[in-house]
Amino acid sequence: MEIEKYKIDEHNQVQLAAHKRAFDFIAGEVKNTADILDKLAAFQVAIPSWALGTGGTRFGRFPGGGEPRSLEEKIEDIGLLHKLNQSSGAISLHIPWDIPKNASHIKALAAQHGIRFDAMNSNTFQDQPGQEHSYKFGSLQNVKKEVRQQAIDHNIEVIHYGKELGSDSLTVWLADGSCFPGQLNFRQAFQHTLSGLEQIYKALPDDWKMFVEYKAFEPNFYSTTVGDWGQSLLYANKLGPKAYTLVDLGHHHPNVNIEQIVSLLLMEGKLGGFHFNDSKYGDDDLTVGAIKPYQLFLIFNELVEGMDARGMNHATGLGWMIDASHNVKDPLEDLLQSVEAIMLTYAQALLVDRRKLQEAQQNSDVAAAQEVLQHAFRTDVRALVAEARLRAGGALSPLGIYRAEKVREHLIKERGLKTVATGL
Ligand SMILES: [Mn+2]
Repeated sequence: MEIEKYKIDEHNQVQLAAHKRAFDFIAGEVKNTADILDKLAAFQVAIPSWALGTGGTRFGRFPGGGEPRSLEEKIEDIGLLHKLNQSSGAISLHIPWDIPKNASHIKALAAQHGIRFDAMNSNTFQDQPGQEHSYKFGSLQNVKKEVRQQAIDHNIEVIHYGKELGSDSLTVWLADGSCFPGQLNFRQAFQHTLSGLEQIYKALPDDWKMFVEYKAFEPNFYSTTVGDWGQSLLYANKLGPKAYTLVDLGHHHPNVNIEQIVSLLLMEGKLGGFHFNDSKYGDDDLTVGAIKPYQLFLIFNELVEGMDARGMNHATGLGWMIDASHNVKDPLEDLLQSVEAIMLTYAQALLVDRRKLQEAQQNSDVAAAQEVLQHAFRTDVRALVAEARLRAGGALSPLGIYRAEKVREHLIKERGLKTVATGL
């Protein structure tokens, strides 16, 4: 399914006058509009290859039809998103769900759609058909050496696939942990995991990064071997300069101050990547910004402030990725909403008057500091983000075009109603 550029232009034309009114208003209010538009245009969010199909819960999965049947079709779907919003120019692959059988062909196809390969993801949380050893009791932490070795080998294989595609980072998320007190020796589990990560780190090319993702609980419910940002940072520090902590918004206990974690990790130069989603209870994998938009803003505020303090490029300094699951929405619509929410929040964070905020902090003027932040958060930046998209050749209303052009209906016609994408 392709949407021709002239179709996008046609749809844009209808909304242009109303957009222009809104944009002129915000451009008159904001001091550094040109700079903000440049930053928004440069900012790209990677789409995970497993988010293009309908996800499931532990109770069931209800596919919506027209799901991509192959890596090629996944890339086509992301190409479509990127064409509409000009902000989804990257894909994050999961091995073994998306093994590129012909790397140069896959690379060429992605390039055609303006998509690059973001972080590669390994999978030692499931047993694959024909796999010799089971991960039932963990992978890198496992008490059996042969299981640990299998997990190490798998991660090294993922690096090889990534090299072929031009990726430059590996995300390791471990489901390892324990469900009951006494099941594990914590120190031994840590040491086994560290030693496995060291082996994988050794296989990492010099210009690659390794992201160590943490998660508070699930699938294990008593302990997790990389359970929080402190443990992840411990591994990253022991591993070396190519290893970083990755923050997934849903991987915390409720009410954790994630913006503070982000700030300190950036200070240490150890924040590597970011997984966007939202939650109300646990790792709910809901659309980012759908439940707690102010928290997302506060996180972005720290990201922008912390990256600026280190002179980092916002677009390339960290790995930006969506990691959500779509159980009741059309996955492509959900991804359009996700990217939009990220861009809006990023734009709001760029609006924060840093000088005023610093002044308020230095004077312990608490009310003034709060005003600065909330002024930015309460500013309607939709026209700014839309203008950045328009200038890049995208759609004023990506979701509007997606629906008007009946993309899902076309995909169902092309691919069938009963297709199921690889993934969870
Ligand atoms: Mn994640």
